[in-house]
Amino acid sequence: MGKDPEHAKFFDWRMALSHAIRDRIVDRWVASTRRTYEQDGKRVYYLSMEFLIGRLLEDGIVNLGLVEEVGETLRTFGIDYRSVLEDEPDAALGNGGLGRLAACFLDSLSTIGCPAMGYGIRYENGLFKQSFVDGRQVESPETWLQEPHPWEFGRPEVRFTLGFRGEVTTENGRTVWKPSELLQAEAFDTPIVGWQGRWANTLRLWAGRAVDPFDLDRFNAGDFAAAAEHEALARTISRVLYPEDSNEAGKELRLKQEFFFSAASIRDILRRFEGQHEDLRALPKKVAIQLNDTHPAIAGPELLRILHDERGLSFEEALEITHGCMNYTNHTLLPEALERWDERLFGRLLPRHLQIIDRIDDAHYRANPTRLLSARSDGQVKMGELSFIVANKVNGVSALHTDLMKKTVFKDLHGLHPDRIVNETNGVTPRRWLHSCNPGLSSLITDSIGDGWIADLEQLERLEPFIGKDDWLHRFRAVKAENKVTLCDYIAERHGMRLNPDAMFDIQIKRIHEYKRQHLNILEAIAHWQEIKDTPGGDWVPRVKIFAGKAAQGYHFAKDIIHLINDVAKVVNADAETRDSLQVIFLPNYNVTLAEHLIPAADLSEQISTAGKEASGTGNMKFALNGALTIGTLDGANVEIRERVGEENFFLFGMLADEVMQRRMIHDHAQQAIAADPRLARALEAIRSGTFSPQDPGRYVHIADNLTWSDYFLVCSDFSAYWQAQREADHAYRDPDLWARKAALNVARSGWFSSDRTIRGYMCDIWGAESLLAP
Ligand code: 26V
Repeated sequence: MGKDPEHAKFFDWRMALSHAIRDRIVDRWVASTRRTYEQDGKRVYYLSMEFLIGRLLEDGIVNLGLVEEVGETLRTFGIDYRSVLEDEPDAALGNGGLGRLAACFLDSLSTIGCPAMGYGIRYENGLFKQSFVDGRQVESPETWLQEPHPWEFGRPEVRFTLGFRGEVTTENGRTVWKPSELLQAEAFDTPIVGWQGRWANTLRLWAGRAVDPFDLDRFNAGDFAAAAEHEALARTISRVLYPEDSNEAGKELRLKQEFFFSAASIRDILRRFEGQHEDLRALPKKVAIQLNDTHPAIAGPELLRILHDERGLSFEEALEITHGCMNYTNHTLLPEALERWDERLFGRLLPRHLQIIDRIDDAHYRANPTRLLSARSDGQVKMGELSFIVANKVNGVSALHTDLMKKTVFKDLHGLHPDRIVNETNGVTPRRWLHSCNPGLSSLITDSIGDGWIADLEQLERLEPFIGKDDWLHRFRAVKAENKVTLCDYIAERHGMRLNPDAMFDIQIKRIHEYKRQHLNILEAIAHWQEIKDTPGGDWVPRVKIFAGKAAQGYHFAKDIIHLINDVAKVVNADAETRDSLQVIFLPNYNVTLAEHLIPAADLSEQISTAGKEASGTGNMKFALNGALTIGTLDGANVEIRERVGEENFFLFGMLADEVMQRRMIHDHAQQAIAADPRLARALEAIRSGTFSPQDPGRYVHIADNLTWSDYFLVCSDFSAYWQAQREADHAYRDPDLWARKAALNVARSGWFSSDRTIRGYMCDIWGAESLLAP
């Protein structure tokens, strides 16, 4: 860093250490790339608008097996290893589950040795920072790239010129698109090293650049701002990550971002292929492209356009090749989250692609004349339908979700293509989500069964015989207790609140959304608080309720839920009568790093979405793997978690997906539920009457009204069952050995939820790709 050690700050130590680690990663990276070219096997390309990576330094150190050495080296300089790690900002290039899944997949692809590349956007501003002012969410820009980012390698030589708008003409019998607005995509590469450094793949992120960055004539004429205008405009394309929005995103810039990174990636893939192969018809043998949701769906028409318009293949041949390469993962059934573009906007920006989509629809209809199911209809381009029609395989992310896809959004298309939809239940990387974030539990496991579990998580099964042994169970309990104390210190230091480490740590961390029902959780907390106050000196199981999560900027109801939780926390935490039995805290700025601090300390994992709405969930898996019991509905992967950990080790409640649909038919479902449960009625009344907002008593009337008169997500209808399940959890927690056994069984039986297993499923069922590592 060009500094004497005595003048070095944590930042300098971190950079020095990062460069030392990165040097060692680069060797593996170059070797893996060389192997990939030599073997010339099938390559996997994972196209995703989001990669929620978090920090990378610890990942590198852990994967290279250098934890001890690094710790010792820093100690000789009098520097604390953890503090250096804590200096690194999160790479928050994603909103939530979808982006984090992509990051876990990159880790697993490298651990397995599958030749793969992630493609995305190098956002200068990742997901906004969240803070609270008087309990309200306030957003500010995230500026992770303001300091040097040691993990990326700029590739200024890898640039593609892309265009928008313009005209479609015919020249010598071929269709030619002449875009009128040009810009360039420049590559930035990050090596992703797998477990033990045996393999490293690349994450390639695109940044927007101007074709002619600087206008000297205008500068010399004195118009300095205008001279750099092109560059500024081109850079806006990779400036911000769109926060998932509650209202329809008819935003031109978003569509431009989607085309920008999809088209650059397709060009890069073709350039690589054509450098090694002659015959484009071999593309599906060498290339598998995975569309992470519909955001990169335009990659299909773009590949088709290049093959047909630019390389001169027939439309049918180009379509067949494209179909052979593309696959699509669906991550949500929420109708408001399914991407649709106004065809006028679409046609203005991408006139040739609109024509190609029509031809795809024609070809699909000709091949399947029984039904007209098209990507373009009602004045809209439907990205879900487009992705389905173009893709070779379409997958859901949990057994229940895949089943619902077949019965609901893709019912008709599934009828035409019954073999297309497959299930690949999500998973999480055990390196980050157990080994690194929970060193105490990791050591206990390794002491017990060796360290083979880190890359073969189902070996955790071998813990089961230990769970019957008292001394082992005591060690297991001690690890959780220590993790809780560590979290208490962390929270005390940063947020000035002392939590009771002996209480049950009950945690709900995820994006704030009505379907995820944080309001169900806080309503139950209110009812519980009221009950504690009714019975002074009662024998309660102490609870700490922890919330964290961001609400989309425009999603006012979700922001009001945050405000409500903060207001409830204020009243409850100040109440001397209940303080020892109940504490509530909403931690600001939830991100990957905060999750790594929270999950190892959890006793109870809140997975309480309205059944049928959460496609999978992955936080649910992280909690179970770290020895928390789940309180949850039969939704997403909760179903499979419960099946595996055992129903007696899972607090199930609530309606099933089909009961939810039935219940909604009852017009006064909420009022009936309120009338039947006095606790619910009283908790709602407290919200309505301003108990938690005495200076502004009307503040939450609309929440109470919404729950009483509409309650689309059936908070009221599930309340009683939720309350009951919470009391069962209390009851179990009174017996520490019983609880610890249940928690340990959750750990031992969660091995299947490794993203290594998920990736092996994709390789086998979808991609036909093979590992280049010796087993
Ligand atoms: C949700 C919403 C909700 C409001 C309207 C706008 C909007 C836009 C996007 C989304 C969610 C995007 C997709 C997503 O992140 N899905 C999550 O994917 C995870 C990985 O498969 C899965 O575990 C979560 O259940 C699923 O919500």
